[in-house]
Amino acid sequence: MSKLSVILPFFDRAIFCFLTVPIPLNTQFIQTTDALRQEIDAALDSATRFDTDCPERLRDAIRYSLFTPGKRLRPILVLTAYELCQNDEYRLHENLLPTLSSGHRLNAMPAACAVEMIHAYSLIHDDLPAMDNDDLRRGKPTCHKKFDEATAILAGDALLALAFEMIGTLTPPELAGLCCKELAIAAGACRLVGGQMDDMFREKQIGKTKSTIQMIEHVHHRKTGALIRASLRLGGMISGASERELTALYEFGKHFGLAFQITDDLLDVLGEEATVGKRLRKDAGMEKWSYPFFLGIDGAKKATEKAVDDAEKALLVFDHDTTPFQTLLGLLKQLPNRVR
Ligand code: GRG
Repeated sequence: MSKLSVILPFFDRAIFCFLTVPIPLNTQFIQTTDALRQEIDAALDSATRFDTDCPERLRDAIRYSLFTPGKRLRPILVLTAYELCQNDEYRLHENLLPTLSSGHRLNAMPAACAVEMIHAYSLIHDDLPAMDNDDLRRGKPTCHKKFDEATAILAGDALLALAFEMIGTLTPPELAGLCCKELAIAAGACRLVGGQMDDMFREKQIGKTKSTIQMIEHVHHRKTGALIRASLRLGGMISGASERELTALYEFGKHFGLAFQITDDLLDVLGEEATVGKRLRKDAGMEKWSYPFFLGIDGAKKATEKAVDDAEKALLVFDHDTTPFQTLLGLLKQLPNRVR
């Protein structure tokens, strides 16, 4: 325990904890996630320079959306899952996936960039007037506000294609193919896009009073959860994880994604717009489905705690005495306290 004033860079606990408040200070965790974020940003930078055939305005819109400060949660999950499976002492001799036998997390960087690119595209399109019609994202004007609607649509389209170009650089090609399929499913009609579609239209069709918590869970399992689960599994696949490990990563991602979404809904009700960096109180204003609507604030907080516990149990398959294990656990444990 330390009584230092700190700003945790991840989920920026942009609150100064004054000397009277003791905070567990896991310096290694903070340094690790910060180092990962810097590596990810450097890789995204070199992947988005483009040659002169890319119109300057399009390149600027792509880079603007990628580099407005995000948490880089999904690529951090890819890289950490990769390292977790490299370190794991439970590795079974049941690997069916061709793999880079051992190595540095940079091996997984193309997949890390790819999931962030899919995420950035989905945020650009989600903010468009035809969808959420938002002016603010990551504390800055949304892509269509900064540029224009057509440019924002095209920047999203280009990011989606670039994500698969990145995945295609993985070696051997058979691994690239499997990872490509994993990501395409997560980003596709039955997951990310389908979840978004249901979120936009189903509540209007059914009416909020007839909706159930299972329905909202099904939406978020696809809209928010699918890319989180795929991020973890991609890291594992590139590391040559066993089926048992991949299943554990999926289970961890399922509960982590749920906790992430519930805390996102709680932030919409309880958060500070300046800290969260986007318009809040949308769920109330637009009569949208949300966990606090179904469970109340306290119920949503309890549901977060349960999801965090369930996620922690899923991790027990792995050797806990490693940096990547502690990083994943640290990310998980910070979820209930996230302020953005
Ligand atoms: C338009 C195809 C399409 C999909 C949009 C992801 C999504 C689906 C919509 C975003 C709306 C939203 C608020 C979803 C809830 C959780 C979520 C994905 C939040 C944003 O992710 P963070 O918090 O963002 O990781 P940063 O900015 O840190 O990267």
